[in-house]
Amino acid sequence: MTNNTDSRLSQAEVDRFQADGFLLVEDFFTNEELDRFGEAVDAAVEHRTRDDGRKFDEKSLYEQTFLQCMRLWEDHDTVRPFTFHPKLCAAAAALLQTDCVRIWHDQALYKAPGGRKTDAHCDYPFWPADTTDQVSVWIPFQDVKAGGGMMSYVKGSHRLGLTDFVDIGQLHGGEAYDLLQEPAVAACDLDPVVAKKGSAVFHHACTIHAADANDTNDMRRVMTMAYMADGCRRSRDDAYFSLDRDNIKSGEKIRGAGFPIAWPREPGDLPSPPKMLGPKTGFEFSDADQR
Ligand SMILES: O=C(O)CCC(=O)C(=O)O
Repeated sequence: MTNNTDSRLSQAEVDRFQADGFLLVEDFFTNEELDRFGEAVDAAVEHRTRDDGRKFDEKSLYEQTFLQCMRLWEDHDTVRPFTFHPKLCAAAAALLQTDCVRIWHDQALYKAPGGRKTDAHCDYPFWPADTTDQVSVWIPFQDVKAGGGMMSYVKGSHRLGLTDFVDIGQLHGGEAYDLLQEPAVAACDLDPVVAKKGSAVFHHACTIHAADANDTNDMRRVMTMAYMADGCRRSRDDAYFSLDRDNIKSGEKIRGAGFPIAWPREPGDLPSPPKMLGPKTGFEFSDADQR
């Protein structure tokens, strides 16, 4: 079992994550690290969107929620050490109580000034995996507080057994179903989390979470990574770029160039990226251009 020393998480923090389904760890990163990684992710987002000259109000409702750039570790070698940061990957292993984790994906989620709220949802229904052994980490490059795209988490909701898909991308049009109105969800506390620069906020794949609109004049710059316990299998065959790229069929173990082991790894050893790159922006199952 992963030693908590590697993750620098205390047993009390691991216990709190298991009870609440999320965990705020302040000062997880140093300012120097955050500035360096923030610059790398800014440059990667800029690079991915360099051909998109649209103004904010010309974008879809989904794109007005956040600009989503997935798998940045694959085409930006300055981002790769962030996605595979040993302390982060060890923390994922400690929280999932496993010895070995793989990267599921990383993604920048940049919420522009005027960006709409992120509707309440949990991640698991988006991901065709046969177990819920996945954890995400949400890392802001600046302080994020109320009114600035701040996250809230429904305490204990990972234990409710709710895996309803919420169309936060408005892929099917119209307003998303309001998961917070579900009686079992409404009975739990919705905890807003003010996240200072340097914080890492972890959440379980079944924890319901949402973000408020960005009413500030500044871009809310956030990077997230999702890690999964080694051994998860694909659960369904509907199109999913990264699984299809590695030719992983339903029932097969998720592995391959797109899902390298994130923990444990030798210090300084980073995985080689897959050769084929996916859409520059958008969801895994979007039919946006591939490169
Ligand atoms: O940052 C946001 O607005 C949403 C983040 C989210 O849904 C996630 O990290 O899973």
